[in-house]
Amino acid sequence: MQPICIPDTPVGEIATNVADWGGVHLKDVIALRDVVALSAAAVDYYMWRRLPAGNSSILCNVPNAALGKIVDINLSLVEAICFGRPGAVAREYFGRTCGTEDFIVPTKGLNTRLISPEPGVTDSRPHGQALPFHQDASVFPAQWTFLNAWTLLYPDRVPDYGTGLELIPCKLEELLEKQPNVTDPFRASIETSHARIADLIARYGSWVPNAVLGDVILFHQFTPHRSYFVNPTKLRISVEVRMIAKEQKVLDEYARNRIPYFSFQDGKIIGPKQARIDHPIEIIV
Ligand SMILES: O=C(O)CCC(=O)C(=O)O
Repeated sequence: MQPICIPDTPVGEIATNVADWGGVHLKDVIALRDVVALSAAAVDYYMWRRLPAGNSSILCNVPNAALGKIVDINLSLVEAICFGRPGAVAREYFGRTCGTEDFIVPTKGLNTRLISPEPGVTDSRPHGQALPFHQDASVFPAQWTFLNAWTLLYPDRVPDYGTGLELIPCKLEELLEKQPNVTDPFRASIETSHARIADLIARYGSWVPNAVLGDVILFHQFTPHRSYFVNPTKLRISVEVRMIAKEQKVLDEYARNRIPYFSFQDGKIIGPKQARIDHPIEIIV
């Protein structure tokens, strides 16, 4: 089963596919002129100016961007995802699973990844490692419900040229145990048990979407996934936009930790407006 959804697929059907298969491949979600502009900005920012990747960095506006500068936040990707089809599916999915259609996007959940084609090379910037099989739920508080909208920005297709994304399409509603004896502390904190992954793959297979610019892979917090690092030839730039169901426990946790987030009201985005380009990017509320 490969849940691929074209622009005509009804939102309710897509939300059902997310629940039944863990994730969907949404074709042609971001208008071509918008995604090409975003891609050009990402290439300029990360590859030409070599500014830092990682949490929230996609939000920095490109003109005059430099380390240490305060820039206006660029909301175009958040807008395209959250007011577009992924946002509509998220509202339907959260309405069914949490009783609220509202969601927030924490600035910390906006990861930009640059994965080099050379194994082990992380381009000396954060978020450069190919990731092992894991569930996003392992790095968020238990009981939160969220969807990850994974978006490609460079090259124009994966896995043909750059590192892809591999998912296990299955209905899974629990956090699996971690792999014991992993020495790399980063991997140890996320890596799912190899035995559990092997068992799931034997039952459901795995799925590497052929994603192109403008597509979004949308999956929930329990879906096992990893970077698909098989002979990539180009550095890959991608962004994860995490939409979290707006439940009181989520708002309380972010208020306690003073983590900024975007919320969405009457077609408008409410949230921070500026960021300082630094290591890591500092969002100015
Ligand atoms: O982009 C990748 O290769 C991995 C992304 C990932 O694991 C995630 O979005 O949680």
